[in-house]
Amino acid sequence: SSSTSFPPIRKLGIIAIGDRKYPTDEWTNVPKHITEAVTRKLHLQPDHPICLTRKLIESAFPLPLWKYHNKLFPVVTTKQNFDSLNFPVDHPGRSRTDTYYINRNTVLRTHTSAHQADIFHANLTDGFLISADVYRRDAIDRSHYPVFHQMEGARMWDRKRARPGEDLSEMIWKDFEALPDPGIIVEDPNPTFDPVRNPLQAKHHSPAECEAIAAHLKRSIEIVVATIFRAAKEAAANNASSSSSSSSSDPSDDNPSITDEPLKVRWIEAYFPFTSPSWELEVFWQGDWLELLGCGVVNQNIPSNAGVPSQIGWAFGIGLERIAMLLYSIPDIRLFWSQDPRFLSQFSAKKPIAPFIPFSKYPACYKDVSFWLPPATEVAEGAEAGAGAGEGDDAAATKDVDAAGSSAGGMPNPHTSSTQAPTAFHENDVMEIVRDVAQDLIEDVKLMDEFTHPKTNRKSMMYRLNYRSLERTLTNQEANELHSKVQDKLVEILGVELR
Ligand code: FA5
Ligand code: MG
Repeated sequence: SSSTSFPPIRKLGIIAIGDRKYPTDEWTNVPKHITEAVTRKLHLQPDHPICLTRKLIESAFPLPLWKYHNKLFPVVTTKQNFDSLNFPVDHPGRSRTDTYYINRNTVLRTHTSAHQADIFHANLTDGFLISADVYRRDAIDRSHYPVFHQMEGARMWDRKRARPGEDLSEMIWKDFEALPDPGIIVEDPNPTFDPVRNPLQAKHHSPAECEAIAAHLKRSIEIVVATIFRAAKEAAANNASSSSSSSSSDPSDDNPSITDEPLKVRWIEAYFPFTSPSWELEVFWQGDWLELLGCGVVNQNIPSNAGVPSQIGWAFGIGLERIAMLLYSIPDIRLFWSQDPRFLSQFSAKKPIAPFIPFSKYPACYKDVSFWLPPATEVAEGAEAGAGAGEGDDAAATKDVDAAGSSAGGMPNPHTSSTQAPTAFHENDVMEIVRDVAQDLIEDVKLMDEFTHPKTNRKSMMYRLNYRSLERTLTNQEANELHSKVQDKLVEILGVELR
């Protein structure tokens, strides 16, 4: 029909995503800057660091055993994104404060797991990888962006291949032994499963099968980490030999390499509604543990509901930006969206891998905003927990159900509420307004102070916004104009009262 899919057409009641159109309703909350990101597909853009990172990880999962899916469309149903993965109806990940809704039943996928059931159903190979853009309303800081890229991996074994009366553990251990030695040590202090913290799916897996699947999963991912770390070492070596005046030899460098220190990696226990037992892998980077991925033994009702009940196995989901930042020493996640040739020209499939050399760092411009919430506004619990952006809550789509259960208080429930009355203040709404106004000129937003007035019971919040361009110096006038627009929108959209 239409000859161009960009920019998306917006008519009353219709939203265009790429070349497809969807009816809007009272659930719609996707802003234009998000729908515009759909056509970018950084993981498919040759020579882009996200694309190079994808290819590097794919090299740890060789054809023909593995099949790659890299062109799945980002608009999915709530059934694909949530129901097929056992998200309970009141899970906070479903909330409009966390997820971009096209309409009531349609969302921008919040994770690549949204495609798991469909690919299980298609039953094409033993293993698959899915790389794609994913979308979340989230904090603003140097490692969080509302659009990012994930790679999903899953490896399944079919019970029909075992001899009668035997489980699959022997077959899985054989496959384990065929994997290369990653040659790195990962701390793994916990037992494979724990009846309370990280249960075995006893109805579906023997303990021996769970042990074998877990071992194969962890080994496969350790191979990925070793592959990345080897590449990062190569990069550091290339940098040292090619540019003696490079900023990376400067001790005051803002851009340290992951190879500066011995690699420290650990497995920790985790929770996802679609795996059990589950883990996260963390790497020590710049003085802190950084979460790279989540994974686990596939919850058996996913393959069962997808028509392949005889298959058991594992799955993982990894953040490609996080890996690319480690690999290329990229200091700010916004850089991936830069069209500046000073960024893009530094990466090429044909050149040896080398760390990003930052162009000069432009000055920060801090502006505060304080406001009273409208009277009788609840603050959704957990909305505050992530305050001070970047305190390590990446679980936007996968937050622990139990932890979330207590926060249901102010959360609009997609399945019961039909009104748009703002019943709760959620920090992600502040983030969204700031992004909408400042686009890529905002570096981070931090909650600095909050208190409740002892007499009026009204709640006051103070946020500090750091405006900074990655490409030029912002004038104070520009920053002031952005900031007053942000203030106006906070009043207009959230109904707050500025102090
Ligand atoms: C998930 O999205 C699960 N679907 C992962 C999974 C798949 C678990 C299969 C089990 C089996 P989580 O929300 O933790 O989990 O996100 C996975 C990874 O995406 C994180 O470890 C992190 O690397 C990355 N990530 C999460 N939020 C952001 C963000 N806002 N910006 C950049 N990267 C992010
Ligand atoms: Mg997580």
